[in-house]
Amino acid sequence: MQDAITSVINSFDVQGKYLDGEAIDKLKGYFATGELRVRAASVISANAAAIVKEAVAKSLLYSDVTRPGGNMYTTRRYAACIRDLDYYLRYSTYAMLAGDPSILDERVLNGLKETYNSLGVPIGSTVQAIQAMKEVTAGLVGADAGQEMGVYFDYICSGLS
Ligand SMILES: CCC1=C(C)/C(=C/C2=NC(=C\c3[nH]c(/C=C4\NC(=O)[C@H](C)[C@H]4CC)c(C)c3CCC(=O)O)/C(CCC(=O)O)=C2C)NC1=O
Repeated sequence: MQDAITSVINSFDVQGKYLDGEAIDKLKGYFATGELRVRAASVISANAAAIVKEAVAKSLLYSDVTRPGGNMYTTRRYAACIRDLDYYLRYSTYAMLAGDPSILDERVLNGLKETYNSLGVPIGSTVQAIQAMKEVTAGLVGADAGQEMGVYFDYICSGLS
């Protein structure tokens, strides 16, 4: 896993150079948003179950996926879906704190699309649910932190698509 600091430093280390102005600005931007990130992470942790629940209500409930024959039908599969959404929320929060998406590649997206395809988990509905989590989260943490979280929710959606 990388973060905003190690990714900048690594890219200069391989060239054997000191950071340039652009790199310094990138780090300044990251440090300046440190408190915002930590505060957002704390609000998200305290409300994680509610965020997932509201996102499901907005996007999946009473749709084809929850009806007989749908991929979320049966309590086992419903629970698996809720658990997956909680993974996406938790790992997006980690990535937002780190300011870097690499943890999503390593821990979440690696092999996920293949798993979903082999189990018939609909990617389109999953993306809708992640987009609903993005809206619900932004409503809770505010526009700036919401936008930053949105980067990582969107990253998961593009990784699945
Ligand atoms: C931390 C990284 C990580 C991820 C991301 C992960 C995902 C993941 N989701 C799975 C299943 C599943 N995922 C879903 C999800 C859904 N079905 C729908 O219709 C909805 C649209 C959607 C929820 C948004 C369902 C229903 C299953 C069970 C499918 C089945 O067994 O038939 C499985 C197969 C194994 C299992 O059932 O546990 C994996 C590996 N596991 C991990 O360790």
